[in-house]
Amino acid sequence: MARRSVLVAALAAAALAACSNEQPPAQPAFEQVYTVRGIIRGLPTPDRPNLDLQIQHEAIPEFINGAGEQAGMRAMTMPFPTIAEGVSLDALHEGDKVRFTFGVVWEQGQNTGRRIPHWTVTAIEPLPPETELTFSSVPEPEPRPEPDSP
Ligand SMILES: [Cu+2]
Repeated sequence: MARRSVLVAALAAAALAACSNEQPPAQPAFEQVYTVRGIIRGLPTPDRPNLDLQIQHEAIPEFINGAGEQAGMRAMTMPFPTIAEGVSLDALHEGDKVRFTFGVVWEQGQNTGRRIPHWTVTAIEPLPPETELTFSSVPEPEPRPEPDSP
């Protein structure tokens, strides 16, 4: 709870800072942005620079799908081929726990009516190794009420 409040406050401060900039830096217009926790499962390296960043991430209950529905995303390992300019992976290693932010742009598929997502990692920071992460395979699109709450 406290952690979440800190995060919300940080996001609010960031939004405020962004609003006060008269000339914001050119950025792709993401349809959605998510901040998620996970474990690094793959990294580009000097000898294999074409590898994608791969992160096993926790469930994202607020995830909006290509149809605009809050479908949630289950915990999974997924590749993030696009890293925003100025975001460095140099200090990170496989197995590191991280908090990261990615933006989503949806593109119309060529032959199907489905929209295809493109992810861009816009921020990533290590978390303490003792951080407990949950990789439940059950999607949780709605927060469930606590049966014992008053
Ligand atoms: Cu995913």
